[in-house]
Amino acid sequence: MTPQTAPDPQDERPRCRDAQGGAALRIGIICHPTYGGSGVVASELALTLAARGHCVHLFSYSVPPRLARSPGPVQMHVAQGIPYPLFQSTPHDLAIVSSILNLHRGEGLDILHAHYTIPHAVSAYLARAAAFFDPGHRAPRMVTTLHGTDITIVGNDPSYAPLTQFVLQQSDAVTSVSEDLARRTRENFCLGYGAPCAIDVIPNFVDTELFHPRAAGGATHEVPSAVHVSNFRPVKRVAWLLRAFELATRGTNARLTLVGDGPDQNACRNLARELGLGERVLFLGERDALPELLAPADVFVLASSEESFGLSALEAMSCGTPVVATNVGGVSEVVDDGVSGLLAPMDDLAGFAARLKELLFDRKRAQSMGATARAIAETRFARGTVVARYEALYRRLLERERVVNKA
Ligand code: GMT
Repeated sequence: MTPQTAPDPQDERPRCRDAQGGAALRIGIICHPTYGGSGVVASELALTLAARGHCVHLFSYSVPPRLARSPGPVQMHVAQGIPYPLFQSTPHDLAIVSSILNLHRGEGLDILHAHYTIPHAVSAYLARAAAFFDPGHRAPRMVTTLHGTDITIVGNDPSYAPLTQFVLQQSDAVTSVSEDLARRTRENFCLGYGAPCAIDVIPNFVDTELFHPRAAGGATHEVPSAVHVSNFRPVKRVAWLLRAFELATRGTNARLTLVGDGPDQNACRNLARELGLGERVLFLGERDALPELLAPADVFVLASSEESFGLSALEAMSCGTPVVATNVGGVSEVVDDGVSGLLAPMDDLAGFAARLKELLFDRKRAQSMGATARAIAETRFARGTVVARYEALYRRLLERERVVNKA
């Protein structure tokens, strides 16, 4: 079967109208709905694009938390598929492909944007391939955004590496959230394969209105306090963080608040008890009230072994909270060492503890770094500027296609 060439879609554009004065785009975004940075970025991107007048559809197997708490006009498509005795787990990524095709057949999509390569770039690839056979609409352009472990851990595993490489090659555009992740992608998936490997680095962004510092005179903790947010996966090294915190704060009343949940949480609770941290460590579990938890803390801590960007660190910075983190992956592209926080080598427990102690017990210094961190969040990672870069990329892809079709 050969793909049919679809006519230029003069079909009516749905209600959306681009607030910036250009033609509104019909954009489909696919993401994980779990607590985690890639789902947050995808949801915030969808909401911002919709606020700029585009028709935005989000596809996932449940509603991502960041979308759920917003009234923004993004159309959510929950595709779960059906369980069946032959399936060990329900292939919801295939149900997502069907859901995209249903929408494309009805309204058409200009752009299909996959966040996190496995399985979403594969779903996008399948949907675009099927859309080539749709006589009613031109197939959407496919954009893949790399977030981190989709390249460094999952994508690198032999069970997914060939497929990851294939869908990267097949994407109309690939973006990465940091220079470091782009470099590692080139090293792992492009060099030696003779494959074209253009990767646009578009950093993550933060809603600086939502993530804002506490008001002047607003509540702060009486005792020195650190906060950490993650999904407690091994890569986040929360146990290592507990040991560093114990070293930095032995004999003091400093506190550590841990927000989030995941596979390592139980072991961390046991370790906190073993280390005698008692009530100085608080396990809060998953929370939506992140700005309220981040802003009053003296320091945000992150001890990951891999971190392509560190969105939670940026959210803390936006709340005026400086960061102490391990210097891995793209963290130094977010946190300027000695300016908006302090960075330590990944395996230097004593060095990490020393830096944490430095900021935790010097509130004036922490506040000054926090103010700089806020200014950086407002400029380098401003939502409007970053989202405009995605928008420009979409338009470039569509324009390129128009020129090719004319030639
Ligand atoms: O790649 C992951 O482990 C999951 C992903 C997520 O959904 O939380 O995290 C990655 O993407 C975030 C958003 O771009 C980045 O801020 C995180 O640094 C990155 N995580 C890792 O690289 C470990």
